[in-house]
Amino acid sequence: MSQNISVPDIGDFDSVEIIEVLVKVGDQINKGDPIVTLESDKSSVEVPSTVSGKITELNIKIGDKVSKGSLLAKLENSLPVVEVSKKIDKNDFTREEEKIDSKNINTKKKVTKIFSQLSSENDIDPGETSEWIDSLNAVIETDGPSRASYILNRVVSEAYNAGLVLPDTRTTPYINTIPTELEVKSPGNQNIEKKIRAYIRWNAAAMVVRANKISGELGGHIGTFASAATLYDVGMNHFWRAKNKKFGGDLIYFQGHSAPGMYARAFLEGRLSEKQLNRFRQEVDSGGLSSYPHPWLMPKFWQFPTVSMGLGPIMGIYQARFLKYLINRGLLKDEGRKIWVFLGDGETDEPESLGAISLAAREKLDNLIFVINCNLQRLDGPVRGNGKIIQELEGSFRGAGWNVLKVIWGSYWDPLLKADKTGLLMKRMNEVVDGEYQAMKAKGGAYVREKFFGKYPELKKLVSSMTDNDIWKLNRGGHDPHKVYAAYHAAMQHRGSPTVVIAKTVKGYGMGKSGESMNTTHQQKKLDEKDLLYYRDRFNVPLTDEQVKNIEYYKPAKDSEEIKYLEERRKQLGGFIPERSSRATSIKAPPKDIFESFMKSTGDKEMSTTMALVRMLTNLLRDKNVAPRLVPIIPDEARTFGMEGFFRKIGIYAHEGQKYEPEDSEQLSSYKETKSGQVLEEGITEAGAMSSWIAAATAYTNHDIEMIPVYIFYSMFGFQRVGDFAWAAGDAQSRGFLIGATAGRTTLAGEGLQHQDGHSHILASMIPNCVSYDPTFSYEMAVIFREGLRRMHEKNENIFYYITAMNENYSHPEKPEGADVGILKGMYLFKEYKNKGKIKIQLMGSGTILREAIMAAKILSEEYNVDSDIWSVTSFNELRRDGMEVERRNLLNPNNNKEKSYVQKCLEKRDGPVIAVTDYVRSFSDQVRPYTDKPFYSLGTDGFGRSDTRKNLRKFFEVDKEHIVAYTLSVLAKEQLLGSDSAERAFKKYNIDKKKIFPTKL
Ligand SMILES: Cc1ncc(C[n+]2csc(CCOP(=O)(O)OP(=O)(O)O)c2C)c(N)n1
Ligand SMILES: [Mg+2]
Repeated sequence: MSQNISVPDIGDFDSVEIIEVLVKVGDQINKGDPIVTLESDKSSVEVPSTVSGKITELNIKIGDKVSKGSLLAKLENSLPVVEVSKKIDKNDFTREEEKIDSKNINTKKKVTKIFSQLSSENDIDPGETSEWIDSLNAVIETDGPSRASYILNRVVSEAYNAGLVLPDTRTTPYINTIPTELEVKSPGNQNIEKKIRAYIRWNAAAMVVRANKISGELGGHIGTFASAATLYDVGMNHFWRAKNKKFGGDLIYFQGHSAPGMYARAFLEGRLSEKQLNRFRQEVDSGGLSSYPHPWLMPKFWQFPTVSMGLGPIMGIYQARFLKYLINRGLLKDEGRKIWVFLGDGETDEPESLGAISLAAREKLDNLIFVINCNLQRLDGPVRGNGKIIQELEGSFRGAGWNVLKVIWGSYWDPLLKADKTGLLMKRMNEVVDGEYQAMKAKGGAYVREKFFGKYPELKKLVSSMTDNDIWKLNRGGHDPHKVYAAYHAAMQHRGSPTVVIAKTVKGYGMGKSGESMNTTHQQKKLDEKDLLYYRDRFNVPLTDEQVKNIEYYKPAKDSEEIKYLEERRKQLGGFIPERSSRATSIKAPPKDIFESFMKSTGDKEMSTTMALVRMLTNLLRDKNVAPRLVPIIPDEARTFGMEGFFRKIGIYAHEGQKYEPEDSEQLSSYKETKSGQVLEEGITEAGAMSSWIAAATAYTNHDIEMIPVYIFYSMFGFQRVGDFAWAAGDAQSRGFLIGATAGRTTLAGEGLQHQDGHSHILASMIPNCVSYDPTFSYEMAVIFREGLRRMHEKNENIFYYITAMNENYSHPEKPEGADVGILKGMYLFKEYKNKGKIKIQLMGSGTILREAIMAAKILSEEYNVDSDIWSVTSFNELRRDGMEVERRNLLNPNNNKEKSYVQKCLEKRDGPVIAVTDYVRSFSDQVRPYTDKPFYSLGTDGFGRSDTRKNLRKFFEVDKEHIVAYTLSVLAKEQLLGSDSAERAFKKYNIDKKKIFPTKL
């Protein structure tokens, strides 16, 4: 049977050009295989076949213009035709029937008390109250907690129906979430674990103190880890599974300032030597330990850079999301791996820390566990002196949909809470603010008796038989391994949402007068002999006074029960943590022909470099090696960049599939969400998109699979907005592409001051392993992109690419013979005018402004008899790096022949001064000024942008062809190669207002 394949609904476009024909007569194709690629002036999209079969007739050719319904091809032996508009498998839309529980529908609706007041604090009928409570307890006892929850929910619904004002349920009382009776007990040997913890505490502190004996400059922190030791130890002994041949490994984001504790444990594990501990924060000669978690500096140890506060939490969330993405796309198997993220309570002030918690709940990231160490202090003082950080966080996380586990009180409080029949103790716990809680831990048992229990006579009586020391020992949950174990266990079991463990601790726990719970604790890095002796005694570390005086480390013998226990625990959990490694295999760079079409001239056809890039990505999706590994990431601008064709082609990742039929389901670029979708459409969060990009860009180490993330964003909202993430990406040794689209101060015309980017390349240049380019033509983009794939994903270089792409449409020439090397090094000779004679200039340009330079060169040649060499500078940043390196070598070897920088090699035999012009601030091109002896002048777009047409903006910033011509003539006059009258004539001719204020000041 013969079938027709026609152009489906392509949205608002009519008469769209066919730029590729992807099949030929005789081809056997499957349903969904692309037939042709269509390109409008903004985007390109493939048209898939609606049926399987053999092509018998092709009715179109490249260059034809088609519209909806145009016949493309005929097939034979096909399955019955399904119109594209109906092609969508309705089963794609897994609509979930709304489950209406008829029992929940209240038919009585007798609202007798509308908006009655909240119940008074006083219990007017205690007997009745206890009857209610007894009933609840009876249900829990006989039918279990889930039945009790059900009844409570029903009662609450009834209460709403009756118009009662219910208490705020964002927060629960200030006690542990898990009741004592439901705590799962740790199977560990508490005695041994306590000893191990003590040694780790000691060694961590000793390491910091020792470093500061060498030099007070070195710094370090004792108080942070002192407060978190139990939180880490319980994880290390019982929960965190290492990566090995059989298992992918849990991923732990350690709080940056707790790094000393991780080194101290690795020392006991035999992974770090005493010599290395002695080199804490002394990294210049190799073998030192980095101040904080820095994979760049300790690439076999640290996995995640976390010390810039807020980055760890959000990167952790997107890491958990990316792990699910890899699983849902079938690239990884689901092994139940978990992402644990440790953060400080002060750190939650950072917008990045809490900014993505709703995403974590929405995505049902039950592979994610946050542990917030609430020691109630940050650097200068209390986190919420007048409030309660734990309650505040509980409210935020519960509100966002997380499973919240508060670990506030240690086991010593259990009997007191049990004896608190009136709820008075809980009331007191609720009313004390964090500033007071902090002071209590700084001031001792008698103070607590007075200030905490003393407020109510009943409470004072409750502790009357306890000594001050007993009261002092009433511990906080985060220091109680039983409570922490129970919380972690519950977090591991929880399904359907992420979990946050909010643990209350004491900053500088055990440091006594030298820094326990004091406002100065965070900075404490020097302990004197007395402090050290106290610390030793506090944790029973078996060191003599002499050894303490010498600040010796303590490490029990290899066959001691402690070391054997610790090693056995890690063996059971699969190996050591943290450890960074990669078993990923390279991705073969795609064959040249994938990029071949970009090397040819586009003729009259105009397009932007963004369109060229998107076409390149479309082509790459046809390469079997590259296609599955591509991770296109966009916040919310796919349509701006002409990428909407990706929606249907590879789908938008959505963990729940698509529960609705999209409004545009009839169209070729329909908004298709699917569980196996490849595109990460992040929504309007550059920080989130960047975190996704980092997760994908480091998948080679964290998931042993090389991925190719391509994050496309408005270049102004890139480095400027999320520069710290980009820095962390460098530290993490990310591999992938960042595409700064709509780049250039005058190229993104109408959008104005906040959108027009004239400096992102400068910011990118600061990141040592970021390679950046500002290409003008599609062949440059192709050469650069291909080399990026080769260097990063085939050769596994730990670099990442920043490439700017523009939205200005123009035609693209053919690649000049042999330009590849120069394109990659940063400059090549694009064109030469040499027929006029004596005067010559060297014109350097990049991005769209190179085209102004090209046009200026023509004018200079034709109207002013000035010859020129036109250099397309694809990367001033790379040229600068080469120049700096060569210069340094020359300075180090004053006797040798001088080596030449690449810029120098290009320019030395060429005549005339240099005029460099870009769509960026002048300092961008000024970077190469030192590497040529020639007079050097730069034109650029320094100053705030503003909205107008490209022509007007280029005139305003003085980078249009007219200004280039006039300034060049003036340069030639200054260099005494030409009289000044030519320049003056040009200024007049082009109406250049000499009185205009320098654009930077406007
Ligand atoms: C982005 C950023 N801003 C500031 C700092 C400096 N800083 C280091 S630790 C700290 C206080 C941390 O308090 P908290 O998060 O409560 O951690 P704790 O040490 O109490 O566990 C600050 C402000 C930083 N590391 N990162
Ligand atoms: Mg803190």
